[in-house]
Amino acid sequence: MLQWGIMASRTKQRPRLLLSSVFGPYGVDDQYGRRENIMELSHNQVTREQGLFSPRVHNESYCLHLLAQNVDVPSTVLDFPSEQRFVKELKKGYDYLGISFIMPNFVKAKRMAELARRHAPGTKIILGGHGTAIDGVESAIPCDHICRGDGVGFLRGLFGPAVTAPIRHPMMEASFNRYVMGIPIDGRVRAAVVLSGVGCVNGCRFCCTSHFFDKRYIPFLDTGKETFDLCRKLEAAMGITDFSVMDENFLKHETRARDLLALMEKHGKPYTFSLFSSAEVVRKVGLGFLQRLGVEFLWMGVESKRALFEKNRGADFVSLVRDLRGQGINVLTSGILFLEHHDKASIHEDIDFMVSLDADFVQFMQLGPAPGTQLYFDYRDSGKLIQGVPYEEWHGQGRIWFRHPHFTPAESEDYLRKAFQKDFAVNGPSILRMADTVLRGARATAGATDPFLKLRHQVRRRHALRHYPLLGPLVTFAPNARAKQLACRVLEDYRRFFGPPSLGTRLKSAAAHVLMVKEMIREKLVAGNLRQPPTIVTTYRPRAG
Ligand code: B12
Ligand code: SF4
Repeated sequence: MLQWGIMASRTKQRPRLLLSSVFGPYGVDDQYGRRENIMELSHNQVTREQGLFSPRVHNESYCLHLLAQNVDVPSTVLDFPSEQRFVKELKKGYDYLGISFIMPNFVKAKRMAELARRHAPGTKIILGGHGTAIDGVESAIPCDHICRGDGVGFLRGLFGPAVTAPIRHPMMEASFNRYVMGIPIDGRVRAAVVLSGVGCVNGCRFCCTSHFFDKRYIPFLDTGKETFDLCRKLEAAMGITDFSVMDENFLKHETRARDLLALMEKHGKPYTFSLFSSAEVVRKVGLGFLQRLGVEFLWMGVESKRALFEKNRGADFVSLVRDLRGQGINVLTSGILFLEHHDKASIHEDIDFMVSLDADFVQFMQLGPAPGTQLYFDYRDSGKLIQGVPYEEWHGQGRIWFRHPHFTPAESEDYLRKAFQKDFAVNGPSILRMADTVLRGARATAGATDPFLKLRHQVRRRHALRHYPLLGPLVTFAPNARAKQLACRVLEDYRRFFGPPSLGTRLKSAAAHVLMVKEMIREKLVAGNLRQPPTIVTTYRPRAG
């Protein structure tokens, strides 16, 4: 019997899994999407009103690679397909199709599931991602399985290995197709993605990433050692020492962060990190720690001038942002518009406050009752949701989809756009603010005697020097007098710190002028402002052991 059992499992084909993101094109008004949903982070929801100065970046769908790496079946990741490409792949005959989608991509996921039923009726459909929090999704989209929450554990339950097996982390760059002011930077400035965990225990009322994981944190890297070992592996395999950490609140797991730093110091590895973190944790760990850890970019939810959320109680954001930037940390502050206390006067209190913080980047998002959140349940149950707004428009960068006592949906679009424009008009291009901040960082560690901070200083110098060639074009093309003045001041600071630009820097600066003009022409006359990510197909074979 035993022999037969082994024979049978050897000859039995392992199921094949296709994991796909939703199809493009993205960021166009069509029956499946809206122009506000472009597949870019900064240009979509941060520097969206900064025109040519807005950094352009694409990110692969990290979750699909994480899932593929952690199941014991052969799988294919299909990222950014067209509808036709998706059907072509389906027809290759997969046993399972996993579709990852978020709320505004509900109709795309539905269409894909319908195509799968038509072209591959034997393929079982698994739905995953934040879109699965939508009420009644299981009856609205044809499917066989729904994963609400962590997909690694869920797929391991279906395909193995054991749910408790160690996590295999994908080795991939955080972004690609990157342009700054029309200058391609792929290959020159590189960061790898680190997926240390999902969810956040803080449970802010509006936050879908916390609610989706039941206000729990699910670590993929639970210790500083695991995190450090991963950084070393990424460095060895890809030559990368800068890491973009996809984790809602990385520093909340303080022991992991402290142990990571201890190992970096022990081994003389001044890695650098981009993080998301809430203010209460930033204040708890302190600036000195962030400096040593090598945090170079920090996304922090300010939300409002009023401390509406526990995480922000007692935070003095004015000094916090100033001090973080003073230490060379690029800060992205996010603020929520159309909060419950906002009327046509008090909303300006928050817009002006966000602008006055003078962070490197500012995100304004509309209050958005997203399915699964406490805010959503409160609004749904009290009849505040506007009926008939398609999910494609539930994204926070267009119009609100709930009844606000003081703003109509059309007004909300207008206020949002003007908030971004105000930040740009007052504080200038984010890329210029970044250049300013990184130089402050290099200055802050210039006289360091501590051996690890000396190493850190070398990295900071290198990173600051990358911005030097951009300053000439930032002066030349400054969007207004304030920005010109700031660009001249920052250029002068660079001159003082680094000395006059080298021949190499001057040549790069001249090239940057040309590329910027070329980009202006490209956008105006040829291609418009939209950049679509290419389709990327990756196949994975399960690893032994
Ligand atoms: C990277 C990112 C992007 C990238 C996406 C790149 C891409 N290739 O898709 C960019 C910058 C382009 C982007 C854009 C937008 N995004 Co976005 N984005 C993120 C971000 C910061 C990280 C996602 C991530 O990789 N997380 C790490 C992975 C491991 O977690 P995960 O994706 O949740 O996956 C886990 C589970 O969800 C599950 N799972 C996921 N997919 C699947 C599939 C299967 C089959 C299974 C079984 C399980 C499963 O398993 C995974 C492991 O546990 C999240 C916030 C966050 N912290 O998650 C927002 C987030 C996903 N984005 C969001 C939004 C709203 C948008 C935009 C609409 C913004 C806007 N206003 O325009 C646009 C939409 C663009 C578009 N056309 O689709 C929301 C989604 C809200 C919702 N309720 O659906 C989030 C949650 C941010 C937020 N807090 O509001 N985004
Ligand atoms: S601290 Fe940030 S990630 Fe955590 S629940 Fe609040 S908004 Fe969400």
